[in-house]
Amino acid sequence: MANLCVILGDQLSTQISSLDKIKPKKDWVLMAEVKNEASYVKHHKKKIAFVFSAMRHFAEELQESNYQVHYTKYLDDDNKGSIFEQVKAFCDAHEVDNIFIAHPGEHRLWEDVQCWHDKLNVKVEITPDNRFIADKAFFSEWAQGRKQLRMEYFYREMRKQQKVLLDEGEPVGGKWNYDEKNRESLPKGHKLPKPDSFKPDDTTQEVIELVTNTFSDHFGNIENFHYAVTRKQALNVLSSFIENRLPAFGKYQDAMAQGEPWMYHSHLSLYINTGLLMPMEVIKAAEQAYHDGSAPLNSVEGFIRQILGWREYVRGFYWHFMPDYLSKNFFLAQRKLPEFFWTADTKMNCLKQCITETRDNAYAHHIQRLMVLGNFALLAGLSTKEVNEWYLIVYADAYEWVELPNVSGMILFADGGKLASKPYAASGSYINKMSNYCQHCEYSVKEKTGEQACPFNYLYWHFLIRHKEKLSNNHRMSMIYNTLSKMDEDKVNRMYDDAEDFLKRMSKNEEV
Ligand code: FAD
Ligand code: DLZ
Ligand code: SF4
Repeated sequence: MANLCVILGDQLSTQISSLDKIKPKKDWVLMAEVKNEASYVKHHKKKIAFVFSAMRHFAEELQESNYQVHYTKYLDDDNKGSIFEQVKAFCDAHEVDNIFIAHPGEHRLWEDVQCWHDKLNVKVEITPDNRFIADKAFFSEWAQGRKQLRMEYFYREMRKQQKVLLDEGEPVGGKWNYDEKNRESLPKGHKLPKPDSFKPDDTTQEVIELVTNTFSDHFGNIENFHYAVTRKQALNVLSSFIENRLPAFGKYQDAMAQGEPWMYHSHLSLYINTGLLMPMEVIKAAEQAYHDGSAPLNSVEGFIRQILGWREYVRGFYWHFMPDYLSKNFFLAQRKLPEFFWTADTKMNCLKQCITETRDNAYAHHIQRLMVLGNFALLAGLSTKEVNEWYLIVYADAYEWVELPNVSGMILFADGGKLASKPYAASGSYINKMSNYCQHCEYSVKEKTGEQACPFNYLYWHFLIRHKEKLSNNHRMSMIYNTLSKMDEDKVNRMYDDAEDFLKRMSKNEEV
């Protein structure tokens, strides 16, 4: 008789709570590369390669620590195609006392695990998901009785609870948030540090071959795979971020530049989300850089807010509102996702750049996801369901717990304002201010109507007019609706017509 610990592909940490429940040599660990997880949406090729290679390396690491690992590779003859079927086959062949599994990150899998006990007649214990700092209950308690669930206030609670960047209970420097210093665009000719790159070893090569042959119909380029696949490598990415990028992270956090996918971002999300790095060790490394004087407060606070604030907040938010959150669609957005979201074949240079980089790297930085891709999806009224699926597919760091609140809540305002106080809608001038994309575009960002006009400009007003009834009583929108009411009627009509024409052409997949 023995116990079985099931480790999912995004739980690759020796600190994972389920592993504490079993004993090396005596008990078993089960890991499996399965069709259900790799294809429930058609994940980007690089995402599958990253997860499978990281899983294989982690299994080896466990074996080196004397754990008995039952690992099923994707093409193994006894691969049953789902985590449950894999566990069932193991239980049929062995006498299993208890199954331990850390709380799955996604609701669908958590629901599935709820039924394992009945189906297998084996005791199943779901242990806490300690890849997060706050537990689920902390968010629910914080949310209770609040009219609004703004991230900023949750973040302050987390800073206090975890004693991060605190000086006798007060925020270091006197303020909780230094975002007003974090809005610079990248100066012309600025030299950026190179991203960390790891040469694929034999295990990764084998996985790349598998993905190339088996997932050829999935989105994305598999060439030039350079991501870390072990904890040791991920720790290297962390330390080189702290040294080379963190000092300028804040200043250029919102900047975008032609041909520069990596900027001063950390590129750590895929490692934190799979357990290769723990959020608190990343936060502590950044905090230490501030105390050592090697990074300024606006950068360190801004970076820590993303992890201790946003990451923890969206995860709590997800579990608080699931499963109802999946069907939220405040604007009833249902326009089909245009082909160019897959091909990058569009004259709109900002979108072309962001989609091409997404296809090449399974990565785009936050402001590209939010203010270019997300902003366009919002303004064009693209289907909430399809946009969510697209984001879940294309990024190596995407799991529903983080993707859904960011997409439905942050970019599409599909929850009617539970997460954001107003839609993040912007015209082309925002993109022009924060990037040099417009300088390389066939459209003119200065023009508001006509063939040459930037589509973001007329789509912006079209969006506001379309949803006036739903938005005009939002006090944060009153200024913009006031401006609209004073605009020349002819000009407004021309913009509206241009937007209608654009959307019609886009829906027919004509080149736009
Ligand atoms: P950095 O800019 O260096 O930020 C540091 C860390 O903060 C990230 O590694 C991440 O762990 C965390 N973080 C930052 N912003 C957020 C946020 N809004 N929500 C949660 N964590 C955050 N992040 C994902 O991890 N997975 C997703 O599927 C995902 N989908 C997104 C979809 C949209 C529409 C938007 C607007 C944002 C999304 N994000 C997602 C958040 C953010 O864009 C990515 O975490 C970030 O771009 C990852 O790159 P980085 O590691 O270089 O981040
Ligand atoms: C993302 C992913 C992929 C592509 N493949 C697997 C897999 O084959 N086996 C596995 O255990 N996990 C995989 N994962 C991660 C899971 O999808 C993830 O655990 C759930 O989405 C819950 O967050
Ligand atoms: Fe994007 Fe408009 Fe600028 Fe072109 S002009 S890059 S479409 S914002």
